[in-house]
Amino acid sequence: MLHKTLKPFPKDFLWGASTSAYQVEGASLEDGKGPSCQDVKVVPEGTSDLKVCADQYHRYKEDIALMAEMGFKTYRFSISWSRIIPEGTGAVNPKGIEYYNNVINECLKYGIEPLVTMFHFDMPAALDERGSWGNRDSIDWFLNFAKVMFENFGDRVKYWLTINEQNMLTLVGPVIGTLMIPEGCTNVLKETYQQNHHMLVAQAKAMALCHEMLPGAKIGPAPNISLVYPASCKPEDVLAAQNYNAIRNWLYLDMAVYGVYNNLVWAYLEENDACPEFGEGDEEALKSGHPDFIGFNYYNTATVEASDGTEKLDPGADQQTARGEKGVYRGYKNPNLPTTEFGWEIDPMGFRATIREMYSRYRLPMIVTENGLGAYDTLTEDGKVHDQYRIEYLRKHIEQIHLAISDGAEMMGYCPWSAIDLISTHEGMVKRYGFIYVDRDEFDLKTLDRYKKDSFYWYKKVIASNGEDL
Ligand code: BGP
Repeated sequence: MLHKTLKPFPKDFLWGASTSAYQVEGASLEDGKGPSCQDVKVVPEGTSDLKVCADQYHRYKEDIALMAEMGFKTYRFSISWSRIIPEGTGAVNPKGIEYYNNVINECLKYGIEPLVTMFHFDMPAALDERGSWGNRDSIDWFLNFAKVMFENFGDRVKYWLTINEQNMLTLVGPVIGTLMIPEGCTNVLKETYQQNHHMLVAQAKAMALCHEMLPGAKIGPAPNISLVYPASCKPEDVLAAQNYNAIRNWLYLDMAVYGVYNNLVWAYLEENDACPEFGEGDEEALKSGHPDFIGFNYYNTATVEASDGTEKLDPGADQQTARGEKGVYRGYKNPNLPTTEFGWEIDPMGFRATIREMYSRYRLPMIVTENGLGAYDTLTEDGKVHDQYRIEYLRKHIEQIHLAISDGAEMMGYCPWSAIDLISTHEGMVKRYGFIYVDRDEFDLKTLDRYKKDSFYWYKKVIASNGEDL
């Protein structure tokens, strides 16, 4: 539909931006924090480690003041499990609680609503040693962590997100520094989906616990959702797109919302002898968690064609690459879309298509928890960053949210990636996303001073006009 008159963004629309603890905080072993799986992983050659990142641990006041200057209504950040519970289970680290209390209070001081991700790719290393999500006890470990967070921060945090991009953990875990597949495992697919199952149960129980402990709070999942296009109108390609849509997207949302396995995914797992084992009570637990909203990350769409049976897993695949699976689908490069400097396709209209599809399937309010452009930015001698390319990217995506709202979708907010420059999942510090530039290089920590990019001033204007002035 072409809307001649656009419906306005809701009055209380949550404009903001996102970060995650292991990518932004630094202080990776300070004040009693235990190492996470990210701190002990071998970093890709040529990229920096995670000891300092953007140093937000020491500079959160300055960072939140800058977010307030942009007019943020919300700040999406994650809580590091091993900062709160260094061994993953057992003793709580008071300094960790204090840090997040400070961050939350600082946000509230400016009227910024904290939007807290409970798990963002950073399993405590001590729990990795105990089998990570492959250990069924991980459900209880996570639930205990959730309880500690609800008890300590639930009086002030009204919006919670469970697990960031569980679908990417399952599909490309090694690229983002996790999941752990035990050595000698003979059925990797089954092991992967068993771990996925534990996360799904943990998520459902955490949502139920949140509602029990914090009746006024709202909680939802945060998968990475990309509508999958068929490469052509050949029926075979359409079926392949349905397959990959189910494996990549709907499995996670069908589970979060309805508590059931998507039938196409279940059939695929059966074919491959990879169905997860259900523990006692899992079926009921999965049905007991009801999200209040759907949080989702969107970077672009995916395109696939029918499998010709020769697909090999692409070792270079990352969050936004359709890898291909024999007999299921084959990744296809969409010739209609430009790509970023880092090879990710750019598809603003696909954002609207993704939102439409999600809303017609689930009928829940939605908040965008990530979207953005990773680029090489340059700090000029007079302290400016002219990131017009980022403004263009964000403008086109916000326009599509506006159209999706006019299509009737309920949108609660928009939190692009990222509030401030931070370390990329696998491409170090050179791939920047922030509105705020951080003065450091891959290995040279420089001053770590903050600079406002051109996109900073632009986004401030967007927020002040509630999305009217783009
Ligand atoms: C998402 C993750 C983020 C993030 C972003 C950009 O998948 O949730 O943690 O980093 O992608 O990805 P990258 O850093 O690989 O460019």
